Amino acid sequence: MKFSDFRSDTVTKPTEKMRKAMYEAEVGDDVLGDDPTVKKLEELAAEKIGKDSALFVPSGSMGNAICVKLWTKEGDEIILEERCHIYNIELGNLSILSRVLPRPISSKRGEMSPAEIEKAIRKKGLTSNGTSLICLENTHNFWSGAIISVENFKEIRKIADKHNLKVHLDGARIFNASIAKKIPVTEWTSLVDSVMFCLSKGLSAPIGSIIAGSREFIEEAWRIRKLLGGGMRQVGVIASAGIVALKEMIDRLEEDHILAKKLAKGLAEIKGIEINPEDVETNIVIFKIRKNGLNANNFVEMLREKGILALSISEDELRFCTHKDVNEKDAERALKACKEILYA
Ligand code: TLP
Repeated sequence: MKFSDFRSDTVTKPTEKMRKAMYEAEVGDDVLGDDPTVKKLEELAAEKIGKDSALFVPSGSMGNAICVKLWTKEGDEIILEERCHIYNIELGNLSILSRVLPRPISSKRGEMSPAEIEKAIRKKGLTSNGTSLICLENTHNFWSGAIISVENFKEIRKIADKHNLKVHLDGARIFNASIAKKIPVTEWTSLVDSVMFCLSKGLSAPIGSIIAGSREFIEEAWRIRKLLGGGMRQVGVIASAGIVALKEMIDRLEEDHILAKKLAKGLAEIKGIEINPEDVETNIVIFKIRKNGLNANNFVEMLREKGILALSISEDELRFCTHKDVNEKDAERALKACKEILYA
């Protein structure tokens, strides 16, 4: 059976241009600083994201881990949103690699209140090592790809400065936010100390993420990447696809957003599904199953039998993600499958 794969935008296959670029890539040993294609990607990435310097890393998780490690000392507290990826989906690496104490706080669809953040900050003293970092996520994956506003970033930056804290942005899908809002990514990235974004999601590169920040920060990040086993050799082979991703795949993210909105509107009309289509601003569609005897896991299994792949993200929540390798026909097929299951 041919599947319509809505599990994630990570499932996107490299484009023809990427494959050609990979084949033709000029390479060298990047651990020795000799790979010209990686250098080109890092320069382009730094420029696009508005930071002095950038580093190519194997995955978004490694990128986040490096940044958290660099901004903290063992035992420090870090503030993050309770449904964010760093806290929930990265195998506890905050505790394993950086040995920090996460202090998750609730939010309004991913947007943390600056006042709540300020309340959660702890000073170094007899009972706490103190807070050193705030982590943000934009777009916010598990809030259905919600866009966190520039205004919210500004207020959080003010608090961070007042208390001498660093701010890291998990911007795995920051270009989705920029395309949806029609504003440059730098509106957000200029307000944080470090940023991670993924080439391997909607931008369709096969592998890789970028971390960016000051020159000094990225020099240190290089060392931590090596420490984690992320020093790669003739990696221009994959960096070349990242260059195509940054040059050619950003603007088309809008198509993913349009398709996600269509899916959300279609789902909202199905009895037994709970979703507010207004909440879908980018390419992630999270909805709830509200029918006795059905939960997200068995719904995912039933969808699979009908050729639709989705992800269950909690007991009653499912996720559809749109990307370049699904189209309107796949979306119609997904809606039909949901109806068949719920109306059976
Ligand atoms: N997210 C994946 C899964 O892990 C859920 C997905 O399919 O969405 N930050 C955010 C906001 C992410 O969504 C992800 C991946 C990462 C970090 C980690 O990136 P990778 O998978 O490259 O380590």
